[in-house]
Amino acid sequence: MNRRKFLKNVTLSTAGLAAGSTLMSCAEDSKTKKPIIAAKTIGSFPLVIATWDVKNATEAAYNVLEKGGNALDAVEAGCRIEEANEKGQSVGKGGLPDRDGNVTLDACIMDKNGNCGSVVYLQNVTHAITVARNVMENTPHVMLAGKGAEQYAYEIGLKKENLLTEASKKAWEKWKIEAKYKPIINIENHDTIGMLAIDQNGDISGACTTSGLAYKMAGRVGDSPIIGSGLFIDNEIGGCVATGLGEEVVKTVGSFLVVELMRQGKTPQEACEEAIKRIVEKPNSDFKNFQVGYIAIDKQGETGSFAIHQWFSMTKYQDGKNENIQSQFIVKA
Ligand code: SD4
Repeated sequence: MNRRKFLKNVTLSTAGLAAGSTLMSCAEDSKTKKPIIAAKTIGSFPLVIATWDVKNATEAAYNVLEKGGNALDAVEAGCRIEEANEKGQSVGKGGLPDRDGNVTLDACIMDKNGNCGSVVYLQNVTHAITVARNVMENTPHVMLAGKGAEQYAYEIGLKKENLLTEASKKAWEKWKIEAKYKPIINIENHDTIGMLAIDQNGDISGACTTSGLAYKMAGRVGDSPIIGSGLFIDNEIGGCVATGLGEEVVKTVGSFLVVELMRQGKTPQEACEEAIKRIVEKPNSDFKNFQVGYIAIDKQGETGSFAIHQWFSMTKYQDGKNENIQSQFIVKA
């Protein structure tokens, strides 16, 4: 049976199945030409996963899903929690600034129909994800940048705010003493927030929001607002979202790659591992000095996550359980 058709059939018949259910899938043995029957364990939905330890965010998203809300509303609600959390110094308000002291946000969102919206280099507005969603739903465009994105945010009713908190200002002032730019391998269990959800209908959406790399050059944009790099959703197959050094994710179109690998039959876990391998195995890769992590879900509610370095984690809310799970990795801390 053709995999696409198989997935479609499975999709129709599995919405809302309980955890641990078993699917039978068939493929042909290339030598004997006989069908191979393989049992595949599937997860249940609704389900939400996010990068790092962000249980408040996954809880907000799950609350939407549990009430029958859709995956798009869920991921927006979840991301907004972290954008407003001033303690998180890599997302929304309180994010660490660029080297000139300006906090600039990148975000994107993608729905079950393959629609997407994104904002890059957005200043003075906390909820970049809401602006991205509005770009998707209420403009003829996919991406708005800088002043235009900020202007649009005010037009849709968002308020102007100073995103540079005292704590982030202090950190920047300390950094300025030496002013050395070096991507930091994050082990604080909190960073760019990427979120993927499957709602009770079995439909998938995803979102990603960040203030980008601390002390980046003015004007720098990372992977997080780039559809296919920081985030990709294909409602027939699954979704993926990235965190870490955006430049490396962009060079390998990471999230799109993970989803395409799942289309070819890899599990979310295998697909994340393969996409990390592509980065690490590049000639002269400096992977020991930077981090990249992926999380992914497939249409059956199976999840995966993998990173270059230890201490990347994923928060997963499924079957009423909200838990932080350490990811597997290549380089031990
Ligand atoms: C970026 N990927 O701007 C983001 C930053 C990040 O963990 O994820 N940090 O490159």
